[in-house]
Amino acid sequence: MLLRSEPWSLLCRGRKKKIVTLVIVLMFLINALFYVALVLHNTVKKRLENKSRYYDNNSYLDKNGMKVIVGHYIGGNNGGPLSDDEVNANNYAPVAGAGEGGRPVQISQRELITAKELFSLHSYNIVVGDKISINRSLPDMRSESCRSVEYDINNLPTATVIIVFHNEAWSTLMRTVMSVILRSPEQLIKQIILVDDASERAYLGKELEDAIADFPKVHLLRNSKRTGLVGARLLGAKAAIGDVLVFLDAHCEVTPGWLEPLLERAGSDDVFICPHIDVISDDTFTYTKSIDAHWGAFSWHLHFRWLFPSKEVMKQKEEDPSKPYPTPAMAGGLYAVRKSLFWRLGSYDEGMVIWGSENLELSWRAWQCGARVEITPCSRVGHLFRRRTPYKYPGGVDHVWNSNLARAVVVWMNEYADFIFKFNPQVAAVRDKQQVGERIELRKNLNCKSFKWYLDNVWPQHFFPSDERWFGRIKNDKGACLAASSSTPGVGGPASGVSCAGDLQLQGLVVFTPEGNFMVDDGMCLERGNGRVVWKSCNGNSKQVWEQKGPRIKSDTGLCLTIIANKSRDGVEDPITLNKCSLNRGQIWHFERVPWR
Ligand code: UD2
Ligand code: MN
Repeated sequence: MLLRSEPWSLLCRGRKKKIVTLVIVLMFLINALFYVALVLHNTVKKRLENKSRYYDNNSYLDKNGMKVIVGHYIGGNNGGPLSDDEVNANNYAPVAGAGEGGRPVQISQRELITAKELFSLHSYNIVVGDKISINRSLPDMRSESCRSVEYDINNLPTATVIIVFHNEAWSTLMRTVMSVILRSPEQLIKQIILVDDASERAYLGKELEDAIADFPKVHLLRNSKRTGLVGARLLGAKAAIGDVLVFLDAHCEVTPGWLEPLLERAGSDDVFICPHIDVISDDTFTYTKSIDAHWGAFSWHLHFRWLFPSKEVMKQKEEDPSKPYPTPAMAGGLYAVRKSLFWRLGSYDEGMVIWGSENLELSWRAWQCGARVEITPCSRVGHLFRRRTPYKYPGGVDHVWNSNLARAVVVWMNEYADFIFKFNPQVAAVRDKQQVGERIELRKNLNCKSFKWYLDNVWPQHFFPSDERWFGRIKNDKGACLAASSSTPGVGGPASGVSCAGDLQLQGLVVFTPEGNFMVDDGMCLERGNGRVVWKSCNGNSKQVWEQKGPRIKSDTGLCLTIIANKSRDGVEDPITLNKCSLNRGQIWHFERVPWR
């Protein structure tokens, strides 16, 4: 038996070996395939992410998916070659279930073509918007801790909600109104005032009047002449009888519990309180939560930016995620304020026309004149962010933008006005045309503090130059300079040598603080990474601390900042790394000071 079975078992063993080998080879192959797939997936994903991150120079999604509000629009084409019928039609035709719960809406290929044709009308996908009920449901977006806060509704101040619009789509505007009606305690709403800023679309005439006729608290005022959002908001504010003014853009949707936290905080009479703004997609109308860790600020060119809040705010958010927290600036469209405070503090600068900068003016004025600007994480409101402005700008978008900005700068920025005008000649060019006597008078009468006080106290983490901070060009001995590498603001990435900039080119200049931080625009700091040196959001970490030792720059590890010239002899586009300090010319840096004002 044994003899007989021996060849058998031998054979079996031979086969077993083969099978085992085969299995091992197969497993190896599968693993290799899996690895290749993973790498491919990651590369494609990264590419797609990078692609979708940039819309234009002024708006992008940051690495956390936070949509950064456009600070400076490029003009739209105002409807382009569309017929009068197309421009004036209201095609609202809700499809059962579409967009309910804030979910995305998909459309057919044919509809997609129409949507693209009509896109320029509103700078969002109106075909999708028209399919979603104006009463669509939205989930409760609040955190656990916010949901457990109890409000004494009988003792909250009442609200007048003010929604200004110019040529908004009927369905989007009505969805804004209905979301307020559906999700606010009745007794807290005194009025909902719609202010039509001289819209030209037929459907915003009688069709709109009919739509609101059944709601006694909804009023429609019409601006006789287009003033822009400031004039329109003022018209609404003058007609308000509620204790608190609550402003919303005309393409918002509020979610359950949105109003109570705003009213409770606004009751205190010293604060402009903003909701946490979520994102409604301009393409699918999906409602997406935006990240918790954000506050509002602005870039060197005074474009509004969402940035990471200070460490103190982050700590406070951790301790009590439901507590309102301060923000250096508000986005502008969504906030509540006690009516008395609104008027006492000078409402708005009426000289600001159409669109832009009134949010910075208001934020600076509030802080500098003894009030506060805050965000309450417990009030969640969706806003449809657009990449382009769809309106006409009398005199051109740049002229309007520069003029409004010049007004805010002249009145509120003190010596920082010189910084802005020095590096923004287009804004400087319209400076003298602004009549701002009344606003300067207001500032005096309110006994407001300086802009430097504001930066030092409200936003000490700011990245602007100052008299205590070194500012200028940092040039390597080989030729290239140390400066932000990407032209898209706020994204960061590996540091490389860049072509040195002239004295008036802000993007090539660097702030070096007494604390040892190299800062560039949008709050990016030079950081020691793993091997490579990178630009990353400033965070006060020791990895972002540098020491100037003679002509060398040392990191906290004692290694020297080095540019490795390999692509070009001067090091432009070549990586900046950390190496052992030596006689290498790539470690010699020349600090060329540039006056910041
Ligand atoms: C942001 C603000 C916006 C405003 C703006 C700076 C948010 C979410 N949005 O840009 O409220 O502070 O920064 O100015 O914070 N409108 C008029 N007349 C006009 C132009 C606009 O009534 O001539 C209305 C418009 O219909 C909308 C509101 O003003 O309801 C704001 O305009 P936007 O939505 O184009 O501004 P946005 O959100 O890009
Ligand atoms: Mn808006």
